[in-house]
Amino acid sequence: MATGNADGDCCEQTRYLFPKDRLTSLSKWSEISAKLAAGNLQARPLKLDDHERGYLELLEQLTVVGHVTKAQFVERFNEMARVNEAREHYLVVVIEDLETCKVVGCSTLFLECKFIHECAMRGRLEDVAVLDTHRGRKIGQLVVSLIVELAREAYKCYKITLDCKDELFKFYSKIRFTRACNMLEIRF
Ligand code: 16G
Repeated sequence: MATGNADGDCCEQTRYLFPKDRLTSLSKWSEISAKLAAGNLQARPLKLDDHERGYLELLEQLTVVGHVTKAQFVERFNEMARVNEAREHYLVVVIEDLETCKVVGCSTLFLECKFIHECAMRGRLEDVAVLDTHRGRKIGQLVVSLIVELAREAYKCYKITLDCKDELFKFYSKIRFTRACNMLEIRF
């Protein structure tokens, strides 16, 4: 089983989407978690009860989420957890405000298995959001740094990519992202 148990979180104990030690064993964990702790914040994998802790409302600050019931949330979480049991692919990291027990920041590392580059892994940085009430506290920078380190150190990705609006380029360039190729899409 790739998921782990919550330890020491301020609310009820639930299952993590991926093992928490993927985060805590990173070389930069102490440095990043200390910066978060100074603001009474904690980074951890997504849990089932984050539905009640404002995870979807947080994603609403990024794009349209629509109405997602608890049952739908549980079904999607379990689907991702099952994939992770075979091989970790969905690493949703959240930042919890320990005072309010609400999720105030998040980002996802999605891992893609390739044949190229000697069967390498490619990381995709997805769904970065910081609650408007908590902006200006470097939460975005810290959660993205964790994702980058997960991709680099824990999963040995040969690169990590993201797509974003032009106005966010400055933010990501501070975390070493450079412009590479264009992102194209077909909307269905
Ligand atoms: C941004 C996000 C992407 C998300 C998309 C949603 C980052 C780095 N990028 O591009 O992950 O899926 O917005 O926008 O967070 P959409 O609803 O227009 O697809």
